[in-house]
Amino acid sequence: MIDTEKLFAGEPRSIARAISSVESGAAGAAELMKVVFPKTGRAMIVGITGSPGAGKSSLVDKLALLYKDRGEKVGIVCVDPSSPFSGGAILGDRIRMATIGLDKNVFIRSMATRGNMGGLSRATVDAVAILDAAGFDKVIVETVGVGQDEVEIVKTADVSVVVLVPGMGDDIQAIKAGIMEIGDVFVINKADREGALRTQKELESLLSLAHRPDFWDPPIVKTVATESKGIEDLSKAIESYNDFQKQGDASLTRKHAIARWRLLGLLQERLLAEVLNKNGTNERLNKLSLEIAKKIKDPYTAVAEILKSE
Ligand SMILES: Nc1nc2c(ncn2[C@@H]2O[C@H](COP(=O)(O)OP(=O)(O)OP(=O)(O)O)[C@@H](O)[C@H]2O)c(=O)[nH]1
Ligand SMILES: [Mg+2]
Repeated sequence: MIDTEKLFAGEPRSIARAISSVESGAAGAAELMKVVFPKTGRAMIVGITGSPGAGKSSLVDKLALLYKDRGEKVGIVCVDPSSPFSGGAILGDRIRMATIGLDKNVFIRSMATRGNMGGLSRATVDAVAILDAAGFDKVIVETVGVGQDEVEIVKTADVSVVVLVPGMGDDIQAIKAGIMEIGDVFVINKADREGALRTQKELESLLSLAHRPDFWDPPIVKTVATESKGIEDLSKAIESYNDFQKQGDASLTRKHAIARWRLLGLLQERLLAEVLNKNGTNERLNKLSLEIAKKIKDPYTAVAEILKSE
């Protein structure tokens, strides 16, 4: 059982336990989340995405430091554990400190991507909610901008930041469709490299073609994360979208869309788990898939059989 009193007081071990519980889909997780939900809505949630190696962790590191220096509590959820938090040594030290409970102001957690059938985005969004309920002022979520799950996760943030690097002209074209709708703030990191200006121009022209339903004009911030340059500007850009969103009904529209997506995701996860747990379906899965592989049976018949034998 998770001590929710300690959790809401921001006690690191209770937070860690709560996140593990939603991650593994433990029996009490749903009950826990029912208690957590009413306590959420206070934190500002910042999603950071971008291609591998763009400098997301370095940016999160510096941004978290800035927030911490302002006296705020910062929770960080990292969805790509294949690339461990490679940011600056300062927060690197905090990782250890947070886990042993010495620093209550920064909490860093990686989400396991493996063995989490369809539940990764749900678990991540739950982890963010737990940190929100635990009293963190800012919750930052880092995900690699590839894969549907990762993109969906970033969409659930209050402010979504897309990180680009100079000299990725072709990439911009390729990811254009995806990033256009996600980015509330764009960062050109590694601005110490050649081509930052050109990338900015390309991005500007792409953004000018986009039509956002809320008419927001996403700012472009240039940063050099490794030298802590532009971090203040980034924090201001994030703030400006957050303020903008609060003014109109964009916030509710967004929250409505997120809620719908979460509801469908939960339903999907629950229904699948229910079906798999019935009548030894989980065991039959192996036999049926082998039959499909050997072309003894087609997948549609197999699905129909599973649902019929329920
Ligand atoms: N020159 C330069 N290098 C940078 C900058 N920011 C980050 N780097 C370097 O880029 C590399 C990747 O940085 P990360 O912060 O790990 O990038 P990431 O996007 O989190 O990477 P993944 O999580 O693996 O996708 C590291 O070697 C950083 O030191 C920058 O502004 N300029
Ligand atoms: Mg990273």
